[in-house]
Amino acid sequence: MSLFEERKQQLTARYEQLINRRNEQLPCGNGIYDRYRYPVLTAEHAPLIWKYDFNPQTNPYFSERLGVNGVFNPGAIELNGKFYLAARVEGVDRKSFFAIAESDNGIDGFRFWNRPIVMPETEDPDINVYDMRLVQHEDGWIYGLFCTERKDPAAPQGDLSSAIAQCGIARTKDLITWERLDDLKTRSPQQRNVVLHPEFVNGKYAFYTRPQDGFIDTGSGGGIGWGLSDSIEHAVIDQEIIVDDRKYHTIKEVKNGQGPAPIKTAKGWLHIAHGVRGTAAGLRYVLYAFLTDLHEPHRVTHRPGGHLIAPEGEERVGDVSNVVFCNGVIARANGDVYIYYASSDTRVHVATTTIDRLLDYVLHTPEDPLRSYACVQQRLELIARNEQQTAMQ
Ligand code: M1P
Repeated sequence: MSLFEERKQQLTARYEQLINRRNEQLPCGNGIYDRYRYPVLTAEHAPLIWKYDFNPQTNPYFSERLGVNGVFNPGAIELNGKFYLAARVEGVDRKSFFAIAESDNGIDGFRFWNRPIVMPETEDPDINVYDMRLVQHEDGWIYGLFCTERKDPAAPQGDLSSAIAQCGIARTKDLITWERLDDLKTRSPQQRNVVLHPEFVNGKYAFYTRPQDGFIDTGSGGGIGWGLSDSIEHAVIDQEIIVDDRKYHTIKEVKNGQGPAPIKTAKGWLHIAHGVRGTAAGLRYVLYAFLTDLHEPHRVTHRPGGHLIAPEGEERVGDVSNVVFCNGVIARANGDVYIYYASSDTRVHVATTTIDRLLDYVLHTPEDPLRSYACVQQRLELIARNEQQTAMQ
């Protein structure tokens, strides 16, 4: 057998083994959600035909021609009972693109469709696109909102890092053919983590935004914002208000951002977001949750203190270590919830829970009291209640 054939067969068998590997729920979670043993998507899940030249004449060693570096930060949607992730696939050339992976049960068996998404460009071509939020809007379209990044034209000569991030908008009915609309216009020089609210508000399209001054730094801005637009084809937000601000000495001290579109529940809109703080080892990204009013989705009603999900074990390490990030969640009609979170800008995991468990968490977890002394009081109250409870048993 030729080297080409031998390698092709070995790699194909290994790939199929990976895709068919069953996932296992890990025991003894925190009661809020369950984690799983294996990531649901990794760079290794990229199909071989995306990476290798399958012609023995032009690729006698069956070598990789277009490598994939990471698969992370997916948008998520359920359609006709199947689970779809619009993953951020990053080539070894650092450019990201979107591709759909499909699974029957949402916890394993995710297989990429044969071809990545062809996202049309606007007149001002994107240099990099990433972090798509998929939203089934009540207007009948599925929208994909994502970050479009371009070099900052005002950057001084020699500065090849400064970039401008803005929100790209596209829509589809089938996740295959995408219509690109105008990028969102706001007053902020930078926008990332923009998410479309699934329902009209006062007859307008409603957006969660993240106004900030610099590409990485929020500057005087930051916080999860909120704004309305008359049009989605030419979306413009004239006024942004802050829904959830940054705060000193919290998990969202440096910056924060809305995750996926919020989940509608009987008690309000359930949000998953990310919060960032600085450490001596660099930035630490964790996920947190909050609830907003059903009729005023920009008004926070419950704010559990601290993080919901923080990186653990292998999740801690990757291209950008100490990061968990979520822009995709699936809430099924039966109340089951699948949280797709990426770790360290490298791979994708799932955590499963239910709407009831998440509501129990947001309604009954106390707020961050913002001072050590007050935190001790909070814990003492819990201990006292528990001692009383134990004495009664
Ligand atoms: O590297 C961590 C994350 O950094 C950015 O998020 P934010 O805009 O909140 O800082 C994004 O680039 C995101 O893709 C990335 O995971």
